[in-house]
Amino acid sequence: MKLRLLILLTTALCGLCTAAAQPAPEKTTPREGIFTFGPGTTISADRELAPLAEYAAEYLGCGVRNGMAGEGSVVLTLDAPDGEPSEAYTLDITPDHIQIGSSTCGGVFNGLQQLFRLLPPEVYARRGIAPGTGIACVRIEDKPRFGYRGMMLDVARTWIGMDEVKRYIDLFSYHNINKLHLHLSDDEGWRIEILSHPELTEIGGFRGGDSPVRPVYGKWSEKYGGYFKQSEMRELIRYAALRNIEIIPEIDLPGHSRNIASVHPEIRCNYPPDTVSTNGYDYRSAWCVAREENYALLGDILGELCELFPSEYIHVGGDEVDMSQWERCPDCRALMKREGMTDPHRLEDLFMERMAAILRSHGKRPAVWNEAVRTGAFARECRVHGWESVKACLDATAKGYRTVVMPGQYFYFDMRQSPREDGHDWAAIFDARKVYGFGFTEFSPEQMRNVEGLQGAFFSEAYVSHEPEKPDYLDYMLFPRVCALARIAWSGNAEGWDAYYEELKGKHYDRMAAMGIRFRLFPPKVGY
Ligand code: TNX
Repeated sequence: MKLRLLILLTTALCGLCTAAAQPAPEKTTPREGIFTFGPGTTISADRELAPLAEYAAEYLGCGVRNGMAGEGSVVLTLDAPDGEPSEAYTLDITPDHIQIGSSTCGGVFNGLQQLFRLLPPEVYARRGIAPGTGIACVRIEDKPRFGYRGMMLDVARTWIGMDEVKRYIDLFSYHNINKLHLHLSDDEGWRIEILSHPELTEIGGFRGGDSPVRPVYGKWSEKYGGYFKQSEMRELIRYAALRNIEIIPEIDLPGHSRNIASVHPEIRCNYPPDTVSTNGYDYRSAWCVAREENYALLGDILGELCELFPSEYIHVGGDEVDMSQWERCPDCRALMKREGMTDPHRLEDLFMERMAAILRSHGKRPAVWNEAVRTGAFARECRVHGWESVKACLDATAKGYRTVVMPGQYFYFDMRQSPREDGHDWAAIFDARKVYGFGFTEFSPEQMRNVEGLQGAFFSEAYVSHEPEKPDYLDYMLFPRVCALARIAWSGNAEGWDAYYEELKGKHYDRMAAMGIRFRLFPPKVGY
């Protein structure tokens, strides 16, 4: 009995610190009393929320009562929207009930995550909540700062399959990340099955060994790789959607195409191969803009992606294209002349406009890297991912493009975290503190209106070399930088680093341990 009281008191106390580390709720009103989990605790939900009730049951260890919401002690409801349906939610904890309501399934999911944060970290171990665990009563009203809170994984360079991607979907969703941008093609690999062109994955999904795809990075004497079948991708899309994450696919065009050019060499410009790779990239591997047949192949590829992915946006790349290969190509030069162009960048506009037209014909919009809007001529309907610098994001928002802010200097988690650690350093060397500190200081109110949100990225060409020896590397590079990103994308950073850091190491380290993350401990001395 005494033990039970002690458990009650400590857990109740733990529930009191509601501003707990990750996405912090906007408004918290404490109430009298304690809700106690017991053997009779059940979950009930509106019919549309039945899959979420099953999800919650696995974490809380409670039974699900099929039928009307209100019959259980944890109640999930879909409320009539007050205006536009949104991800906002309310979480009401009284001595008898826990009620989570939102106008969308995603909002209810966000409310569940906030409930998890009020519980002991063991909730993430999915073994159920110990009977007798109590949480302090409270009413929370909450909504996100940004509608786009993304992470990008590069599965093209370093292949990670279904189980690992699902694991990251879980880990990101605990942090209220709601977009997963999958970099599905690059020089080193093609990772999504295209039914009308099976060679793209059968050959392009592998490198090393007897594969015609020669690795740029990695010492692969043996065949290495893999890809998502469309049926598997459908399963991933469903898995992510339940967790309020939309998958946005990327096929990187027209550059970064060494892989597909190994399978279909005819897509390149027709001139002798006289340029060599610089910087580890084979820049000569872009699609030829002037070769009309290329657009038929691209139509097949993008058409299948539009069918497969429910997302409104399909990312078609647009970064790091070597214009000099187009300048050397007689057909591209003739095309420029015909179009009255002097600047080869306009050829990229022309190419990307063709991509936009294909997507439009399927009712979709293009997402692109910031270079694609350099001239400002590209379709306003696109979404720009500003990666090169803060300035690139400022430019895109000033030109009126809807922009996802992800400058490498703050949000590329393939960058090393201190000078002696592993990783790239081309953008910066930084840890979670810098991520947390990102402010939109240089953005005008008008530019802010064009900011859709924030995104972190992990590019994996440097990881591929030592992936087998370092199974923890990806976790280590991502966490806690993802936590800091998620925090500022959901709630902002008004409380300041010191307060946030206290929360992080005070409770969130325990949560991450229970989640099974091999995260990087923040150095005791901050800054270097
Ligand atoms: C730049 S981000 C790239 C990637 C690299 C990354 C390494 C982008 C659009 N292009 O191809 O993998 O840097 O940090």
